[in-house]
Amino acid sequence: MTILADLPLLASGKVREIYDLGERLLLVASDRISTYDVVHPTPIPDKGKVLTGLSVFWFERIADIVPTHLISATEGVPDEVRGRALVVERLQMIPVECVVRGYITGSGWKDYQATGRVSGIELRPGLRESERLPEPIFTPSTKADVGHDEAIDIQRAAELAGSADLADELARVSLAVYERAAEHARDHGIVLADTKFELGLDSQGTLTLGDEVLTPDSSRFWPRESYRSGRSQPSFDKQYVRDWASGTGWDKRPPAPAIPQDVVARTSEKYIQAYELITGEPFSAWLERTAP
Ligand code: Q0Q
Repeated sequence: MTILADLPLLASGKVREIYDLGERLLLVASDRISTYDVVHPTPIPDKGKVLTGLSVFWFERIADIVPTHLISATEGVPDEVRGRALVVERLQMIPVECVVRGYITGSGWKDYQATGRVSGIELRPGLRESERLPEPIFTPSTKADVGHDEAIDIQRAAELAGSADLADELARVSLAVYERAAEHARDHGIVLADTKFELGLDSQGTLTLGDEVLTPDSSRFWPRESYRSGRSQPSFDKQYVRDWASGTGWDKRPPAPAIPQDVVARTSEKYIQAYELITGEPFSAWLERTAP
C-alpha cells in the first residue's frame, strides 16, 4: 500500500497538500486551522476529516450540475490519511477563483463601501453589512500567492480563462452550485454567505469542478439562528478561536499563538456539528465509510 512519504508533493497550502499519483492526484486536508490567514501551531482534531466528508457530500449532490474531479475517498487513499484525503482526476486548472456571494461581507463589503461595486458589478445603494443580496453574484478574483486575492471583473476573468464563453460558463456553473448548496444549508441551520470554487478542464476539455467544495474553509458558514444584517457575523466554525485570540492581544500577524485545549475541543465539536447539520448523518458514518 502506498504511504504518503513515498508520494511526490505537488503543492502545499496553508491547511492542505496535494500529491502526485501520476494520472491522478491525492488531495489531503490537514487538521491545521488558520485565522486571519495565519496558521496556528495547534491542530484541531477531525477538522480535515470533516471538511473532506463535507466536500464528498456536496460533490455527490451537485454532480448533475457539473462534472467533478472526485474519484474516490477510499480506493488509492493511504491508510494514514483515510477520511481526510481524496483521489481526484488531474485537471488543467483555470487561474480564476470562482467566488459566489449571496451576502455582502468581507472583501466584498469593503469594495462595496469604497466603490458601490464588487468585481465590477454595481450594487444598489444602502446595503447593510452582511445583508442578503437580491440574488447571488459571481465575483471572480485572481489567486494571490501571498495575501488576499484580487477582485477582477468578468472581462479580466475571460482573459485569464482564455475566452468569454468559458468565463460565462464558470459564472453559470458557480452560481448554480452555490444556489443549490445555499438552499440546502439554509434548510439545515447554516447561512452559506459566500463560497470559492476552483474549476479546470479534464483530458477531454470538459469543465470540471475541482478542489474542496462548500467547506467552512472555502466558504463563510454563519449560524442561521444568530444571523442579523447590519453587522459582521460570527463564524460557525472559527468564532471560538477568534474570540479567544482577540483576548490574547495577538496582532494577527505570524506567528499565530498556540490554541488552548478547551478552545481546541469546542472548535472540533463545531466542525463535527457542521458535518452532522449539513449531511443529516452522524460523523461516525463518515469515519466508518472511510475506515481502512
Ligand atoms: C490543484 N490545487 C489547489 C491546492 C495546495 C490544493 C492544484 N484536480 C486537480 C487539482 C485539484 N483540486 C489541482 N490540479 C490539478 N488537478 C488544486 C489550489 C493547492 C494544496 C491543495 N492546486
